[in-house]
Amino acid sequence: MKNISVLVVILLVLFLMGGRLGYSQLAPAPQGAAPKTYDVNSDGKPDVIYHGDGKYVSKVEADTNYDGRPDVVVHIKDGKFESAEVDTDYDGKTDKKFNDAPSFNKWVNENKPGFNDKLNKTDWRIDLMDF
Ligand SMILES: [Ca+2]
Ligand SMILES: [Ca+2]
Repeated sequence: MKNISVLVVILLVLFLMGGRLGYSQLAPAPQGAAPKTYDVNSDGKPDVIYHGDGKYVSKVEADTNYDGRPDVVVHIKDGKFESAEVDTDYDGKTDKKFNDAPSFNKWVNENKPGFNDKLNKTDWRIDLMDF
């Protein structure tokens, strides 16, 4: 019984190490990997663009009033929310700036609920190659 538990632990450790090694050997997305786009309102035009920094998503632009111009820009560094700028009246100028994810997430949830799943993420370490 004891031998079996030891064996299980060894296998588990090997499994975890293998997973880590395998993951770290994954080549990062090439610099300038094509941005990923989403068409939130299904009109055939992209409304959310995820830009990569060669590894993870680094910037997200969203056109939340569907006029073809981005009005929300999220800056992400090393997979973490850094800041967000919002043009709330769609005149091309930033009217609101968020420096922490919770207040930005709250704003999106209250004002742009249709964009929740694209803009409100707690972990931005999204490899562009995983899309
Ligand atoms: Ca669209
Ligand atoms: Ca817009």
